[in-house]
Amino acid sequence: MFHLRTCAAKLRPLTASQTVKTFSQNKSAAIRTFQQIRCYSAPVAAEPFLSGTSSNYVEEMYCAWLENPKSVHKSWDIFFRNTNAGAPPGTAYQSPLSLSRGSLATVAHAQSLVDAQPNVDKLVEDHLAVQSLIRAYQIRGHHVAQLDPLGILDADLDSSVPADIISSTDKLDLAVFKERLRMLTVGGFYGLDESDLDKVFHLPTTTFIGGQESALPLREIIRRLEMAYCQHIGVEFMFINDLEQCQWIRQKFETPGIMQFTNEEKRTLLARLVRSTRFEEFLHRKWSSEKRFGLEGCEVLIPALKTIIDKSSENGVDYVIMGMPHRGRLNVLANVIRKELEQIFCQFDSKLEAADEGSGDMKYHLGMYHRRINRVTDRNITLSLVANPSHLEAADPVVMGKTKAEQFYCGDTEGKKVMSILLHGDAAFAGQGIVYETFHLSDLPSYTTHGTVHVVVNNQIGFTTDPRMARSSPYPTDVARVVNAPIFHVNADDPEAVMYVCKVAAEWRSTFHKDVVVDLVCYRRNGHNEMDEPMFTQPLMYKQIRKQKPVLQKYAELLVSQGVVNQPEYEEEISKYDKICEEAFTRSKDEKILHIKHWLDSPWPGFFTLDGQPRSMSCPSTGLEEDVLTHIGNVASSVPVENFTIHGGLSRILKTRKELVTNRTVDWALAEYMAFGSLLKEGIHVRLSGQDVERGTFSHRHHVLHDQNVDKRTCIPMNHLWPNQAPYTVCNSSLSEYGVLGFELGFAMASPNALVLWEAQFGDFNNMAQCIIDQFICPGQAKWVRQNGIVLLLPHGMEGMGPEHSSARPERFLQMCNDDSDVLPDLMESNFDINQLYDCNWVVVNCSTPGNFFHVLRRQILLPFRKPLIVFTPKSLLRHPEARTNFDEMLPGTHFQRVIPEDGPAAQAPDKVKRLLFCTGKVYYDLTRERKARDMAEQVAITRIEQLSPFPFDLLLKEVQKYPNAELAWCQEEHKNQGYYDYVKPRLRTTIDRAKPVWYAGRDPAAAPATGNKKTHLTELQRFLDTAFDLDAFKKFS
Ligand SMILES: Cc1ncc(C[n+]2csc(CCOP(=O)(O)OP(=O)(O)O)c2C)c(N)n1
Repeated sequence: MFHLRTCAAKLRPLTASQTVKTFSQNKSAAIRTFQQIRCYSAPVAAEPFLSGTSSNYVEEMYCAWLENPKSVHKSWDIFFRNTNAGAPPGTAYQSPLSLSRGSLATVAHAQSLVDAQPNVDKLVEDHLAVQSLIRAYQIRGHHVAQLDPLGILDADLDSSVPADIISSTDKLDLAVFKERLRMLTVGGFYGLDESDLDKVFHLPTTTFIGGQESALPLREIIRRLEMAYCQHIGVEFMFINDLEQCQWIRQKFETPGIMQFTNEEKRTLLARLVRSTRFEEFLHRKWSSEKRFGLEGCEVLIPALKTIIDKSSENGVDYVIMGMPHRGRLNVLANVIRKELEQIFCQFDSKLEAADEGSGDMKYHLGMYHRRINRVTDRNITLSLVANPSHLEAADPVVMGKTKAEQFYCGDTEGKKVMSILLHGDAAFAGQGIVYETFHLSDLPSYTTHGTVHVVVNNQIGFTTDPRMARSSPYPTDVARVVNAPIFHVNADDPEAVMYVCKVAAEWRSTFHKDVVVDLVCYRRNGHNEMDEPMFTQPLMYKQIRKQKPVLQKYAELLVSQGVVNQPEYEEEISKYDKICEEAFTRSKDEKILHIKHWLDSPWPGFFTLDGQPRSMSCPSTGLEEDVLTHIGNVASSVPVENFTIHGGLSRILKTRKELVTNRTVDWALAEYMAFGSLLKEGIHVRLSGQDVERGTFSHRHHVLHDQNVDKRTCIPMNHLWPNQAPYTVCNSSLSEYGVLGFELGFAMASPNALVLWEAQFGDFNNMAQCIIDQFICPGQAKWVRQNGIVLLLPHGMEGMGPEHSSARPERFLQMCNDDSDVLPDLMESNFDINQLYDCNWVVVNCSTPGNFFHVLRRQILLPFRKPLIVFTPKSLLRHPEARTNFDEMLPGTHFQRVIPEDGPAAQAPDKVKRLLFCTGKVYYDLTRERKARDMAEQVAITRIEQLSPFPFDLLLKEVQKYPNAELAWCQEEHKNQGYYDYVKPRLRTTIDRAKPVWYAGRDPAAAPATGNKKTHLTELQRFLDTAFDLDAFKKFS
């Protein structure tokens, strides 16, 4: 109370009406002023209700009273007048005495006081109760919103009504209300009573239900809260920890009458529903037994997406990249992206021959790219739907990566021009971990796409599984809460409600540039696909579904009853679209050939010839002029900005680098620097992403320098190389292999003129991204005719570090190569090596020298086409004194060496050589050390296979022919059932027409990639080295 008195005293020179002016001009300023004054006022709360949260409330009352004395209850008016008139603390009102205590006289006295003065305690409590009630609706109203079109399920899997909100299906039916009220009052929740219903309560600033009014009777407050939060839209947002964002959402849903549509908008909505519905019906009529994963039960998805796109286009977006699963995909292609209908119908013709190489894919996995005019906004819009595998949600990070790249290349740093929309099924959204991993990229500086609109087709079933068996969270969308994304649940049978939330979602994204979720609570009219019988497993649900009137019919009836359209107009709309489908169907019969390339999601204009061929079938030298090497080396060993203090240890590293440059040599880190730096000079964007890549897991890279004296001040010397260089992005990623590799794959999709690399912390962690590797990288071109030049750097090597951290699982990558182990290709073909690369699904290398690593990275861009590149990278070789390359091997005219032949004494007298050992990668250094120790340089030749796939048949044939008297052996440090042996052996045998055996020197087969015991590791190493150099070792087998 003392606060108020002090405050009142301060304000006394103003009359109430004078104050009104000032305060109504800026109410929040008023609140601020009031709070400031409170800061230095005495803390005594002489009035019992002026404590804790109630004092906030009293402040609000006070501000409102200052603004307009009539806007508050009469009791408050008297109270503030008394206070303002200087009533001493505690006398501005009298607390009523307890009726249970005291004499009759006291009771009579108390009664007279109550009559004379309002019961302020009760009043404050009631106001607080109302405030809490409003808040309860805001927090929990969605739990009782009518979201299920079938009316049988609870979208939040919970049929109970939260005890702190008053809701009923029969809105504010007095009897129901009384019952709820009784529960609440008996339960003592708010202490509100039926008699309070007509009392007027002042509304807090955290609600917009008042519209122009600042106070409303309780009955009206509840009615408006019910209208805002408990109808067909359930707004979940109160977990967002940003007041402005919460207020924004409240305003969008609470403001009375805010959900208005013009007749024109209603007609557009109806027309869109007609297309969506009739498209599925058309497919069903023509191909009743074909799987199409129809949209029936969620036809509203089409107008929903179109609304999001219209609104976003209105706000400046001109490129939308989408990802979606099977459900309704054909419909989205036809009616949102506007793929020609005949192209879609062709896909149902099983007799059409494919024009493109590769496997192709099912029609509901293919992608699409289309540029057109948005009819609503009359602006250009490009729409791209990313091709995806059956693996649900796997495309999410890919879409994000592609979006990021498109934003990056058009300088859209805030996501104002390019955005992504991701669609999800309810079971997949809740169940797949990649959803969470992708959400966690959404706000990271090098990964953010500045907000994605997520749309969930929540048909309340996953194949045959009930949601109660499929998730533990109330909603399938709860995962979005971790990034503070608002979630708008909406009954999909109320098309206008759906359009409204879609508009708000698009506005949210363009206002805050953060993710948002639209949860379309719907049903699935048929089985999982059109062949499935849903009554086996969901009999009751499907009995209800059979009774359900289609949403188009319901909405058409509504609009006819409102006079917005008449029946003939509606029927004409239907026959118009049916005719479009029929005509397209007729045209589709003229198609003789299926072109998968018409389904390309990311065209690369100008990169190929017009008919999609590479511009040449050769690769220039990947070497560089010496001055370029020296310049990059110098920058790599310096700090190119002023007054920047680096760590002492790093100074030593840079000094060593400098010495290498002076000596015209490179180690691994410098080789990488030179490859990246030179590509940047040539205008190629380079992006390296992965866990701790900036420094490098093995502390060898140091691409980002940190000032030791200024927090967060960093320097990336690679960006200081040339005046007009392309930008270099190096970014430590979140700890998600699946998400980040998918993201980088998507980034690499956008342009062929970028070197995009993902590095695993240790190679074996690639298995956490197995789906991206198996479903996208390995077969991507075959399925979707889209090439991709992503590079995977996978640290690999048996170094006694245990079963983990040792193997990048080369056997898996090699097993998935598409070259034939039993067929020797035509080695005389011109450009054999390039043709081989062109035909392969990916390139797998294990470089033994930094120079070769440098060349293979540069070749990746200088090739006239793009293939994924898998590089097994070293760990100990990063610092191995022999793992160095002289500048001479990197100068113009030099190339990547697919095979590094023996060049020692053995090569001088090849006839004398007894054994030709083939190997790859780091084991080469173990072998040469052992050969030297045994003095066998003339007897044993060692040839390194640097490019494992495509297999260098031509070069290896030459090697074998060079050593006619040598027996052949493959040596690897990996276990026999792992590594390269199973891949290399049959190909080597094919190379020599199976004329000789190919022996094995390496570790025995094992379940784990490596031993956990250092001693065993060394014993195993010595054992296979013994075998490799024991010239009698294989005698017993021959
Ligand atoms: C990762 C993955 N696991 C399993 C499947 C097999 N599958 C295909 S659809 C489906 C149910 C998906 O349910 P939901 O996400 O709710 O989408 P809906 O089909 O109901 O639209 C399942 C389990 C799959 N495609 N992907």
